[in-house]
Amino acid sequence: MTLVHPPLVAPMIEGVETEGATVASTNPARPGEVVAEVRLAGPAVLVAAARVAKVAQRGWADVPAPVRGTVIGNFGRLVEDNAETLARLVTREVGKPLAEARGEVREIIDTCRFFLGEGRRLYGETVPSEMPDKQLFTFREPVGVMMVITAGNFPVAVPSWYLVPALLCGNAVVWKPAEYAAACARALTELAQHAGLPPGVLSMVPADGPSTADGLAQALAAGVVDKVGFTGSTAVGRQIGALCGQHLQTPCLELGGKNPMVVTPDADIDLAVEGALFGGFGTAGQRCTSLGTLIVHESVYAGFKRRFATAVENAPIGDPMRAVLYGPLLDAKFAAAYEQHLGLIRAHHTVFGSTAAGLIGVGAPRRGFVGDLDRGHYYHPVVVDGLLPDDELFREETFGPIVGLTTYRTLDEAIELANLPGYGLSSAIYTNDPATVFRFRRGISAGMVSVNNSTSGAEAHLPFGGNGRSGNGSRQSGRWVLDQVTRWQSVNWDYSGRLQKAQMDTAVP
Ligand code: UN1
Repeated sequence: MTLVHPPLVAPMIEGVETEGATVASTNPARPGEVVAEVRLAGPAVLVAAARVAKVAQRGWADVPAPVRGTVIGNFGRLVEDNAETLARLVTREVGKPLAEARGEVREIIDTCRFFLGEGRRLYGETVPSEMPDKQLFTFREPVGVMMVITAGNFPVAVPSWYLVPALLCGNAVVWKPAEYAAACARALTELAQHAGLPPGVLSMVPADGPSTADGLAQALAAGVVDKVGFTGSTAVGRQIGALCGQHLQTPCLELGGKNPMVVTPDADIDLAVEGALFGGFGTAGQRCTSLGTLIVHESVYAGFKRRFATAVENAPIGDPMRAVLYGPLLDAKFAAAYEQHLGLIRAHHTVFGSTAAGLIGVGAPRRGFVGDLDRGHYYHPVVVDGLLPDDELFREETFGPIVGLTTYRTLDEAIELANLPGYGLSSAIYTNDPATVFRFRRGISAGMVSVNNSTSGAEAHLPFGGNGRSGNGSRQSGRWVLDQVTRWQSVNWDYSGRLQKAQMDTAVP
């Protein structure tokens, strides 16, 4: 099949017609350009989608796992056939550079390839019994209906981390994408549905925040959602966690980060500068794994700062269809929130990296801007020096092109500073000393640690997730995500012909 891009994106639910108000999803590089009109669903539509999913899931779970794996393989091939169209749509709708958008599409294909094989594994275990003529087993069972709520900074790859393993394991999915990335969501859903999913197994329902909260609450109360997967802000994650908790559910929460990078005295400084540039400013700093604060040893601080300033000043910024470090912010809402974070810069901070902090084109120009401004949400790269642990900028995620800089004396002090904001998603250390690596790894609260590499850009088959304000300890990706999308069932099978009582008839001395 070939992807077509319709002007209207409406909820895609088998047998459910929807009507209602639409909002425009626009190109953040040219806000006047509408990528799609998006019909937003109310709470009742979300509940209807979950009810449809509940029925469809039973049949899908009966399909043998290797056959479900074949469908996932088809999905990956369809994405591959349409990779360039999908990547261009990602760039157009959310403004990330085309090279990154291509990488994002690659990540879906890799995820499909990984889970295609999992259809032939999905192992349970045989476990010895403490009694004779008795055998114990474990089976992985699908959770049921999963409601997946995702952000727009990774409009197709991050959703695929939920969709692919959930579907492979026999779940049905209701996916609520970000409104401003709904055209991407529609394209991905169409490819998945064409891969051979039975009707109703995957629905895509754009909705705003209040309708989503209301719809989710109703669906949980009605017993038609069994698991929630959410990638987004810590604040919304807390609300979802509380809501799920009332129904004794544990959601999979992938939240924000204030990701630290430590640069030690023996580090390769050029490598560290390169990693900091990509980590801090790649995707305009709008990854949950983006670099928040650089913690640089005082002995190498001056040299690092000089080279980092030069790299940031010369970084190409502009039209995301061209070869740039970053393009515009995701949409007007994100731009407004980021401007508030710029307001956290205090008198005791020094700012470098650009001639101004704020919107490019308003006030100071950006030397070497690539392409036309076109009123796009383009922001200067900002480095804020002299951060103090009490500064809000030190503690809060900013989700934009701003990086903090501070110094340390001992490794213990660096680890303490790195852990201070209370997030715990990604982290990085640049060093050539193995003992420093292991001490850092043990001391850091982050779920992910990079050594001589950036905080962002995790590979798609390693556990992905965070602790503290970054999530509830759930992990996605690779085989570890199976614990999110399945539940263990244990079976004890007695073929002795009598009632053997565990603990009471046990012969273990
Ligand atoms: C996110 O920003 O929600 O590790 C995910 C990375 C990407 C995923 C980021 N592969 O930076």
